[in-house]
Amino acid sequence: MQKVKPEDIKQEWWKETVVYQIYPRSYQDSSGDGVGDLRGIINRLDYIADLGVETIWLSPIFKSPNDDNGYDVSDYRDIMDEFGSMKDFDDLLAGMKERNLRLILDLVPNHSSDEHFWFQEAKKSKDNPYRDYYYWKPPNEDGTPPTNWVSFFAPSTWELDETTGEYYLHIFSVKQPDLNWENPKVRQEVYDIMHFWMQKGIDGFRIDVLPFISKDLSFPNMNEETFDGNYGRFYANGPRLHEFIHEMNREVISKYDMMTVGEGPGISPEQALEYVGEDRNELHTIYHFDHMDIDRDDFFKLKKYDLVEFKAIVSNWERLIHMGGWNTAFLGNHDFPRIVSRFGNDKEYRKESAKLLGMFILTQRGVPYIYFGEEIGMTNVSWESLDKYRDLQVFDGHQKHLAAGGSEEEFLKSLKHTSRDNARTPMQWDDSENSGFSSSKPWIDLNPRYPEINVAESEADPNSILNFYKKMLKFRRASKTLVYGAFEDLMPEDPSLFVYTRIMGDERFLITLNFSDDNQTVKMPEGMTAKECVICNYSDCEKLGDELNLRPWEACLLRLH
Ligand code: TEU
Repeated sequence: MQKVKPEDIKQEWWKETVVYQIYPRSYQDSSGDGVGDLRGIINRLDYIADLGVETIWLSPIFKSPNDDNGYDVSDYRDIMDEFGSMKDFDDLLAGMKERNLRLILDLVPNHSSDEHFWFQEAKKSKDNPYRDYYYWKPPNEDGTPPTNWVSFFAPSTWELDETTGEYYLHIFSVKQPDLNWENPKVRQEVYDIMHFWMQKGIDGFRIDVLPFISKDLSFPNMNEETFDGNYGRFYANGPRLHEFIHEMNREVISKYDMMTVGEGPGISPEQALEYVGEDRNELHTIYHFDHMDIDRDDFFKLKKYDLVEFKAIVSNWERLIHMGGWNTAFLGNHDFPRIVSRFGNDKEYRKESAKLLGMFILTQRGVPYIYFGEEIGMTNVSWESLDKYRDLQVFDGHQKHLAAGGSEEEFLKSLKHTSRDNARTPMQWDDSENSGFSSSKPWIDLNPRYPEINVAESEADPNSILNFYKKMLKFRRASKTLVYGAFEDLMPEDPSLFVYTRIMGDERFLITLNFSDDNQTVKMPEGMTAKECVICNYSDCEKLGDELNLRPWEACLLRLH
């Protein structure tokens, strides 16, 4: 494949930005009800600006009964009661603009809440004007649901509506009915919602499960012959997908200087290009799940994670850039466990490995995403009982696991490494009661390690993870080479080291990451000598010879001659 020259890449603010994702429920409570809110975020804007990120992605803040913590929207133009009011939102946006922070909101266009006015109307009768906003099907002749599809958060994707005797489609929970994008009125509603928020002055959207908005309207059953493990073939990537996104671009995206990032479960680099290729007129960026699936067979079933495979995924996605698209770089978000517990060592090398992962994210070619708490090395929780968990996926997964003959003990054990709730515990601001998150008991338990792992402690320690992130962010945001420079993995087969270059013009960086608890040696590649250690996660770095000896989880960003 012809490789694109860094100098030839079109420079754009949205390629250079760094995103900080906030799960508003868990960031900062200002009202004292134990749930994070917008005023809480306002109170922490100085912290965020000081961290050195540029863009904030807020997980959904819209009115919602919170079956799936806001990913079930009942009014797309209003703020969730627990999070505050529109006045709070306006103040938040103003406070962000004062600090040169950008805002992207989470758009959930594939499904609404069943409590949305549209659905409340739609289920009244078969001829209600909103009926076609959703997918309805009569039962099969034998009374079974229209297809045998399994939902993410329920046994079936179909729920019977007693009033009209038909089933509605819900790929996620029964309270998240899928919107029918075949209906032009639905599409127009979504575009109007996007205009509403853009006109308030936000900078774009993260778009939830975008590949799901177009379905195969023949609704094929999954059976041994047709089911290859890829749910997406049934639920997602339908024939009109790109027509719809193209229309969204024409109607909304092309009209603003904005940034979009699609969530793309199951996509390949070739498919990603169809969304983000420069000549496609669809989205700016999309994020994939390849490295998120690397250590599991299914959501609650872990397998060993392999660095060689991880590196191959990173290099494979580099191709998207050469094909004319742009990448994203993230290791965690609200749907996955904490990154230091997953890809690092959250025990004896927590600090070192959290910094290493930060260096990885911030030296990738693609928009870096930092999920709140990563900057202080927050870890997974280790709860012993089911009643600690809040995520509906845990309860559905539990039922499915038991129904398949699995044991309770096995499931509880797996949750410690897999549950999304690991990443949803409150931000750890200090070591006071409730960690400075709230004046009352939080909606979900705090991570018991908060007295040791918190912002106040990190601010006081010059060698903290937080101060390392600040250093890295400052450097990243000033470096065109780290944004646009060519990426090359120099040791793809090494099981413990990730060593790569980022090069643009005369500026050359070597990044050496030791993903292991042991010392490792890197022989300086031919023609490369280090001139300067720019940033290292150990305080006494001197990596200037022919051989680099890396201590456990040591991470260095070296400038080459
Ligand atoms: O996630 C979509 C998605 O594919 C998830 O179901 C994911 O596979 C799962 O969380 C396991 O990682 C988006 C949101 O990010 C998620 O929080 C929502 O629950 C979901 O859509 C439904 O809106």
